[in-house]
Amino acid sequence: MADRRSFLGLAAVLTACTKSSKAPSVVEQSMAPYGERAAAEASILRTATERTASVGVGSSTTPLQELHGVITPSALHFERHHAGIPKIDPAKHTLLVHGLVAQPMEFSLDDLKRLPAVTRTHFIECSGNGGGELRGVAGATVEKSHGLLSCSEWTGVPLKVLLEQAGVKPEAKWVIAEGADACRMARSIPMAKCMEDALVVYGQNGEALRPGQGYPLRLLLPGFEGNSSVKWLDRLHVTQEPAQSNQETAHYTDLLPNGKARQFSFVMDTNSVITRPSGGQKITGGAGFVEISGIAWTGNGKIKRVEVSIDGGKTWVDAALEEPVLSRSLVRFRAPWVWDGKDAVIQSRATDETGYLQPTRDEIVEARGTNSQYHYHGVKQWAVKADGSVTNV
Ligand SMILES: Nc1nc2c(c(=O)[nH]1)N[C@H]1C(S)=C(S)[C@@H](COP(=O)(O)O)O[C@H]1N2
Ligand SMILES: [Mo]
Repeated sequence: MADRRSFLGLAAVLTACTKSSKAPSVVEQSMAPYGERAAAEASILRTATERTASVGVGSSTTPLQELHGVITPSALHFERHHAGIPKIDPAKHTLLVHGLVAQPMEFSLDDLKRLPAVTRTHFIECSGNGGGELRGVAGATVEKSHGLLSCSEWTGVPLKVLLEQAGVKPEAKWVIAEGADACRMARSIPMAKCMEDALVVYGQNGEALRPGQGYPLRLLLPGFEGNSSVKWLDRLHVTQEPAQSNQETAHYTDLLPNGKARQFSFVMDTNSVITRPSGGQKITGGAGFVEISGIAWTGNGKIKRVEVSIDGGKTWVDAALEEPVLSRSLVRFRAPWVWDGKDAVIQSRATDETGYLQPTRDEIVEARGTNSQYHYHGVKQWAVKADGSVTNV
């Protein structure tokens, strides 16, 4: 009886719908076997940066200002390639684990998929992200200032499981991870990270990795600089020392004002940016309620607090953090704002669970100078004008 009533109710609604003046002019939609987004959203795209002097070398940025929540759609994940995207047959691809192990092992994709898997949400950020801000060129949009940053739900096997299966020897201190791209990019990873939370992943946002993200297999080092998450992973060489040769490029270095260099500065610093309202956007409809929303992240673990200022950093209020706050993941923050319709300068600053507060650009320049273009994470500000336009300052 109840079923019949609700069925009749639904039928009435459907009839009303088709009669309503809001009924769509085209009811029939083609059912694409692999979905497409709404035509009106098709202009939201990655932007290729102009570092393409040699073929295959370059990057593209994520349009963070257009995204909701914390997950980057796979098609919009930023890309950074040193030697293009290799074409790999997953049926032939294997991962070799050798060196200081009791038993060298070679895993096929099928072998890896038999092992206990985990699914985790983590950001990847290139250590060059924000380099322009440090050099004093304020990015006009969030994509320009922070777009070498994306966040996905990754699925794969903890690296620890593979190393334990191969039987890592006690003297082993490093793992040199190498990819199957033309430059065979390699990075040296400390054993502690390999055993803590490193993943060998084949899944991204519910489906296989995208070719640009390392299909069919990549290393994923949560919170470490992006270059250490080696794509198209096919070799893990367990060693006592980090790699020295050019081929097995060990790490990036950050040159300090005193001429010394910071090496193995793996962990991405605590950072945040307002994505709405942000540079290039316009507040329409005049003064009144506007939610300030953005993203925060840290390689140190969890974000504990995000504060927002609407007066150029003179006073701060706490933003709400969207739950769940995950470790080494983007976190969405939101703060209500009743805009008085006058010029304003809006900013955000994050604090992580270790108590570290995101510094201003001046504080970073003071501490690290401007020689290194890596690991910039200063407070970013946007100017809101009385006409609702939002620009960089
Ligand atoms: N094999 C290989 N792995 C690689 C790279 C590469 O060129 N080759 N680029 C690295 C750099 S510098 C970054 S920032 C990240 C970018 O990952 P994404 O392209 O999936 O965003 O991959 C890293 N892993
Ligand atoms: Mo990078």
